[in-house]
Amino acid sequence: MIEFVKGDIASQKDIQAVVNAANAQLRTGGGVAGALHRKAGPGLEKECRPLAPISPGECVITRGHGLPNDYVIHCLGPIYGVDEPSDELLARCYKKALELADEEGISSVAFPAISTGAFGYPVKEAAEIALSTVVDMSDHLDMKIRFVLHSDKDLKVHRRVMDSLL
Ligand code: AR6
Repeated sequence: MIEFVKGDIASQKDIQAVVNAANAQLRTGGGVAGALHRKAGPGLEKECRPLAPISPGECVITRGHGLPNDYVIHCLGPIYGVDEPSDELLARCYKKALELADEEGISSVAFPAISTGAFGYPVKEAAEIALSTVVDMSDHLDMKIRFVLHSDKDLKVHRRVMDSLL
């Protein structure tokens, strides 16, 4: 099951694990990382410290601390035009995040549009990679998967890309 909503990744109360569009040091930052760390509180950065640094395409899992979610899966997306091959690295984020969630027996995961903010990945290209990766894997997973988009425009792009894959 894959669904799309417009909203804030830090306010997904009915979801067991939220995905962070992290930085390599797993520190707070702007965008998604800022929103999640602010709500989680300092315990999240403390738990992250020994797990850092991570490389593009890599993910690690922590507890949710002050977030309404049991877990945070921190993924480092590629910086567009810098970390290559960016399409493979972005696909790897989604694949690894779902593999980690599956290993932990997690039943619901919410993703932001990784790399499409500060890291500059064009939204439509990123959505095509994200959704084709998730659709391929979802056949083998018993998991609810939600994409949380920050604008009406990004929501529309994701829904359109999803329709083109079905
Ligand atoms: N909820 C859902 N989506 C959001 C939110 C939110 N609260 N805030 C922003 N977005 P970004 P990246 C959207 O920059 O490109 C950080 O500073 C945003 O509109 O969070 O992977 C880290 O520290 C965009 O579409 O992640 C890293 O250094 C998407 O989420 C770096 O930025 C991703 O934007 C990571 O850059």
